[in-house]
Amino acid sequence: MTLHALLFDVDGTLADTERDGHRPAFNQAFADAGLDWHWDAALYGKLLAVTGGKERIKHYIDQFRPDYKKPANFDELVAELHQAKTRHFATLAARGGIPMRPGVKRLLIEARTAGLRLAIATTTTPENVTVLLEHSLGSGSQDWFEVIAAGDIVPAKKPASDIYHLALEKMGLEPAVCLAFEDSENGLRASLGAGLKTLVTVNDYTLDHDFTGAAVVLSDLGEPDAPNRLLAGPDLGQPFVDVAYLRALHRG
Ligand code: XBP
Ligand code: MG
Repeated sequence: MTLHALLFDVDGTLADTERDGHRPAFNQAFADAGLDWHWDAALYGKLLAVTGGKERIKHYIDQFRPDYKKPANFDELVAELHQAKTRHFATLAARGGIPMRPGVKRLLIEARTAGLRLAIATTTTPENVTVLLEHSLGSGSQDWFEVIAAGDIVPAKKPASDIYHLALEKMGLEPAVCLAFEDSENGLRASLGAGLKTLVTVNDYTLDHDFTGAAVVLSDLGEPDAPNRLLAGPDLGQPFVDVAYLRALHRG
């Protein structure tokens, strides 16, 4: 079975967006609205158990703010807060303050040259993907991806596999000819549920997650002059991920 396509998660996988991107954007939106809600880095790590920004706000209120009396229009308020949060995230990302993780840009360029098809399957809001790619990967780079499946276009977010099913359907591809890239347990459950072999690169928030079923778990994609660390899975004898590595992993 030949490898035809790569499907990428965004948050935590392409870039470390959560702690210094999404989190301050949520906090800014809460402060603008005069709310005393503040998510420090440790609390945010706990809140990441729930994917989706609107879902995360509701989870915070349910689990951490028993003192808060929800107004009748609570869903509307959450939607407005989330829109404000999305604007703050865009401002942050447009400053170029959220760089791609090691090896990401190199691998994407190499994969395109090798004729591999590229797609994105993420829980985050589509505008976040566009602004991040434009400012951190390069102008026009969203066109590198033939499908950008994102946000509320599916009924259930990760760990449900809906977003991967949708991306595969749009590409007209079977999962067996693809590889997925994820950074979290929720993301891995989603990709495995869609039948995708999955390469995991961890980050500070996901180091301790259960990655059972991953094809390999790495510290990051690495660079020829900045080797990565193998955390679980086969040692393919190369401390950075390139297309040859991906083909070997896919065959294995
Ligand atoms: C990403 C998410 C998103 C972001 C925030 O998960 O859970 O909710 O944290 O984005 P994954 P929004 O990497 O598994 O796709 O606020 O736009 O939802
Ligand atoms: Mg992720």
